Amino acid sequence: MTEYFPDVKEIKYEGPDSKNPLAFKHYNADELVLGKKMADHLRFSVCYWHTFKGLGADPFGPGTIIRKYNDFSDPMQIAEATLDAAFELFTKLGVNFWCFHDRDIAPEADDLAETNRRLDKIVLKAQKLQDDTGVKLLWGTTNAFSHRRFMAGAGTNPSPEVFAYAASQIKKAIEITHQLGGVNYVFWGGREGYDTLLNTDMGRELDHLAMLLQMAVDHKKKIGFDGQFLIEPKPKEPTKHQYDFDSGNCHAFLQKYNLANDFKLNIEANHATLAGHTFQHELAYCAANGILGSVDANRGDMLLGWDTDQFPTNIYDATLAMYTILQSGGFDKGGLNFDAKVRRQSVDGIDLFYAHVGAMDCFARGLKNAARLIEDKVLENAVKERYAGWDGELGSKIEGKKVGFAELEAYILEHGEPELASGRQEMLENILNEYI
Ligand code: XLS
Ligand code: CA
Ligand code: CA
Repeated sequence: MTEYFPDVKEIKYEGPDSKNPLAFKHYNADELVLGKKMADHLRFSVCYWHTFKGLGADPFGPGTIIRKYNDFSDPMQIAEATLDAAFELFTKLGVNFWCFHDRDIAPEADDLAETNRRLDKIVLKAQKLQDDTGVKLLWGTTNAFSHRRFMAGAGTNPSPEVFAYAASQIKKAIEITHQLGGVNYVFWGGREGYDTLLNTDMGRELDHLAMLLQMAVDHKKKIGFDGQFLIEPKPKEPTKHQYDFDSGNCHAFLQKYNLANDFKLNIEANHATLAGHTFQHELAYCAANGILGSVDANRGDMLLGWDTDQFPTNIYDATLAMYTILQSGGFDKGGLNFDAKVRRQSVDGIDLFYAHVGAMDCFARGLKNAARLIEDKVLENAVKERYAGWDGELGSKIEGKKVGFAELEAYILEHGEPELASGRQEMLENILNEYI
């Protein structure tokens, strides 16, 4: 079989003293952290779209990257060769999961029936490669945003015909995800938003989006797919305003339309920052509301205003993210999917490996730092102490709903001005730095 990345062998753990750029310094799959293997905590996944289909195109020019697996005239041959290259990379890296959009793995044909036949053919091959390598599908999803028919959205399109097309596509994508044993299925509302309110009936579009998701839930039950459904928030891009703006917004939407029991969220770092939040904020919101499903681990560039989807390298952010994830109980079905692409000038196959090795090591360090913070209970104790009043007499009465305005007023009239306590932010920031 053709080897697509011949200059890379299996990536091994060599420890923090290694100078080998193609070795892990921190990610040691079987090492136990808080009693669990690192691989099981982190559940790394490679994304198909950026890693294999992304060739460095940007708004100012076409792709710059040439890959051997694209060197065929027949698009199906390209699809098959790409899949071989993908599983070669997964196994050389030692990641246990992958993610795809339907249109990443098989090219769209002139009609839906033929498109689905193509998908079926590739899915059979993927199934075999999964069986041969043990690599599993973290999630599948639908690309209902690239084709021109979706220029005005999929579920929120003003045309019911386009809505029906999107529904047909999602139906098939859920089915193939089920066939491949996918652990999750993601809904990212590519063009579910608006460019101008002058032509938009927002209320009606939101109702339609909820109907599409309800149909997906019904179909999931019908075919017996027990994977987890995830919504991926993003505030803007490609539309000026995306309906799934952030986790708070998605949560409200799911509750309004009685979908909250059927969906959790897939939080992407770069989308959090585009929404004006930190990555940790979005994770913490989900954790506080029991809706943390999975994570797209990447980063943006704070000096650029768009979704740059870079590989994560910031250990501080990875530590806080892993801290929040561990505190919420860790991943059950979710994982860390590198929804990230190499830069346009990183034209060699080996760059894909440097990128993933660095990202995996970054999160491995984040995990180890977070585990130490948890073991030492430094932040936990500080938070506990800060809220200790709520375990006292007054706090318990309020939390126990035993008092109302009149009793609280009487309390203040009797006790006077509350005593203030320092938030100790600087001290805690210093402590945190000791763990990085
Ligand atoms: C795009 C999204 C997309 C989803 C899957 O910004 O991140 O890649 O993760 O459709
Ligand atoms: Ca994403
Ligand atoms: Ca993104």
